Amino acid sequence: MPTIKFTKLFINGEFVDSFSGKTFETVDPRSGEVIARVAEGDKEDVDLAVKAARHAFDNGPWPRLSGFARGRIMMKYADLIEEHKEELAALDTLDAGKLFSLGKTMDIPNVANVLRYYAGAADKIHGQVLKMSSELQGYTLQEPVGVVGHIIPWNFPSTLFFAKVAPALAAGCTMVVKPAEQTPLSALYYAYLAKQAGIPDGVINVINGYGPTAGAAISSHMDIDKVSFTGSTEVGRKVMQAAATSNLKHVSLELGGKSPLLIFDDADVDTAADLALLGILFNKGEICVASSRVYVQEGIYDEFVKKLAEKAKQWVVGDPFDPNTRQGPQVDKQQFDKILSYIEHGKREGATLLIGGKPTGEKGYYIQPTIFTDVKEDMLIAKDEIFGPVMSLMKFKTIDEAIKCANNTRYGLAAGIVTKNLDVANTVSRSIRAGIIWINCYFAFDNDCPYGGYKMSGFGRDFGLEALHKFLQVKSVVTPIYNSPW
Ligand code: TXE
Repeated sequence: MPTIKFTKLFINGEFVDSFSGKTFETVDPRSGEVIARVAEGDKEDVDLAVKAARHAFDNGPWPRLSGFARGRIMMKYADLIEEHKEELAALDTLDAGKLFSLGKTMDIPNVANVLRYYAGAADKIHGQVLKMSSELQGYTLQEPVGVVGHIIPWNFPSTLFFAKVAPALAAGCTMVVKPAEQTPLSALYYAYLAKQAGIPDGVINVINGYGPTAGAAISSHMDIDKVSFTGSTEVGRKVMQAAATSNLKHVSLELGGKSPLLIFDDADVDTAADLALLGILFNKGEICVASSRVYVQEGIYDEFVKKLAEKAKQWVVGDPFDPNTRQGPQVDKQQFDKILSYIEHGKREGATLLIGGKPTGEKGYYIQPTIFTDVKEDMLIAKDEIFGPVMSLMKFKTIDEAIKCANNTRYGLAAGIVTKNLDVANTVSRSIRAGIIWINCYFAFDNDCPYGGYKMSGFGRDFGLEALHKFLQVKSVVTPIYNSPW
């Protein structure tokens, strides 16, 4: 088990108590027991952090360094993270119930690579030369947007921290990060490592605390230039409202999803069943791009259902520190209760429970992999984001019907297509309104691949060079040319 070294707020390069002196508990979802008490930030703490970030932006070296120099410091930061990967992975396992084996081999090494990706981009931020009319000449500058507030959720505490922080650092921004109240621990460790890497004081500040207090203080702050949010659609709306009624800060939102996976008759049933299962059970269904709606073409439907049930029975739920476990506990009691209540709703609405449907384990927030068949499009379990290991399985006949079903949602984050037919894959991928389409794969993430929502799944993209541009703004510089012959 990791030792908990950091529990205070991180403001202007120092760990400090909260202004009020208050603390809150962070809980181990394997048992419901308290791991540690963490300083609880509120408006006054956000004000202090914004002041530090503003000073670092207006007067400090970070935005003024060459992109190359910023990139070198970010590379060092990445190396330090990799050196501490076991400890960091253990913190996320303890706080969020995430698989330790994946954390130390995937999540944490990859956040180091996210930093490296944007470090490589930091010295390639260019404007354009403008032709304009014969009397004018001009160019554009890509400038950092300023002080950024990042509000992040609990399902990927490390990945989402760097999905936001790394491009903002490369752009030359300074920032205040508010991690989710369920998962405060790794973010504080990242603050400590930032200082070790040589990131100047005030560039990264971390304020732990609750959404309606610390989070709302960020989205409504008059001196924050941009807020970058990942979380529920409901809170995303509040963040946008607060931005609109305060200083019209820039907003980007990565929100919920109800992503479809379409499996066509020509698919290899075995592979398709594996993909469908991974699509809903990875990270215990606590992932915004989970394939929570699976549509299978009628020709292979019965065989698919049989295979899926067999495979789901072998899925190991248990302690996330155990390397044999494939699914740990849900993040907290609130999510656990929410998922179970959706399962009850599904049963009442008349869907058939193929497998699962109950909590499991003697303590903690574990839920069995759960699959419903006979799900109708208008049932709540087919419409709402459950954010747990619960799949709704449905049948379709034609390609047109599959497209219609896939788009029958207020969300538009992701979709999957399983077919060997290129025409079907191309037609369907162009017809679905979602930010990422996976053909014959699922969760194929890459740091170079932008990722974000259509419709009520939000706007703005994480990852790729698209994300860098969220933290830049364009300035045009124009001069007259007198007596130009051109
Ligand atoms: O999210 P919240 P919750 C979805 C998922 C989940 C549901 C609820 O369906 O079941 O949301 O989860 C901060 N002003 N997703 O309640 O509340 C909060 O402190 C400013 C999908 O945990 O949206 C945290 O840091 N900030 C999602 C962050 O917002 C506020 C991942 C997210 O919390 C705030 C997580 C306020 N008024 C949940 N209220 C995804 N897209 O991956 C809360 N926060």
